[in-house]
Amino acid sequence: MRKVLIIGSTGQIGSELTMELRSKYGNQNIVAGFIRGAEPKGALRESGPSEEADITDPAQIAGIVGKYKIDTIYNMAALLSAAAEAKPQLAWKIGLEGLFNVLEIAREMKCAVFTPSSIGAFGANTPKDKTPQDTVQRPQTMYGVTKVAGELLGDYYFKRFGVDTRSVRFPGLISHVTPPGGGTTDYAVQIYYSAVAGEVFKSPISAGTFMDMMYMPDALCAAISLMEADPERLVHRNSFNIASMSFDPEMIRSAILKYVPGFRMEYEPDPVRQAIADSWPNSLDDSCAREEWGWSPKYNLDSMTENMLEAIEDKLHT
Ligand code: AKB
Repeated sequence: MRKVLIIGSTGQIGSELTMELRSKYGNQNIVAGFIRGAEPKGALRESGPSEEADITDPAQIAGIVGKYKIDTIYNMAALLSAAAEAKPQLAWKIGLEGLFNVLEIAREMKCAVFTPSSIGAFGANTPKDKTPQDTVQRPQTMYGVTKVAGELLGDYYFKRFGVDTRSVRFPGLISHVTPPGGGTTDYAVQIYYSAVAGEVFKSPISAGTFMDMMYMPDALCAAISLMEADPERLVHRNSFNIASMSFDPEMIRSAILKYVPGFRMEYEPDPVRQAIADSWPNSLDDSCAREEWGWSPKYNLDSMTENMLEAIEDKLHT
């Protein structure tokens, strides 16, 4: 049975990934790593071990790996794209120095490592539609810089030291459990809360701006299946394109209107987020992930919308 440490277990992905891994590998085998001020609460805290695991403190992380005989680290610590533009130095420290700490510990203590990359690893001169797996990556945001460098570092540790590093390029992730913060794609979560609350949604992203998005259950499945994939079949490692849906604000609005007929949206573009979104692909080609480890998403815009609206309705009104 795997022994896993999740760094960043209380964040948008980490909180759900921890619970999913606990149900798969057993509660006691999954350690929820957190930073001071973002301690786990409720089921996340009650259901298994948790430890303070600050990615900028390698001795602390190594101590946990030793104590629990960890063999796999999921590194979910990061500042999202817009937050990273506001604090580029901190984004570098967490995104890249932090990753370096994790990889060094993995090398010395023989752990496998999953670290997410993002559609943010591409830039304005990357082919925009059906972006290929291997293509131009010249992002001009600090988030993108850390993601591309992280991909290269992951491949370096695999080739040079044999560390089992694997990664996917996550699109915007949509979930009703833990809200995202500081991302460019966050609007596609907030819009559902506005619809259920009966509010007019002010979209920070303008009509016609397409980005890849994914429902959280598919994202969790991607991370776990990639880490369980047969290494012999992996031609790529850091990082795989994965995709399930691509839409602009008008399309998500129309999907919501089917279930919430009076829903209204207006545009109030945020220049920072809009510039980032304009530099990202419209949609990714995920055929390598499909061929090399059987990636296949379950949700589309309509099934996700139905599920999100129901879950938020339950959360806010029961
Ligand atoms: C963001 O918007 O920053 C993230 C991402 C796509 O990496 N959700």
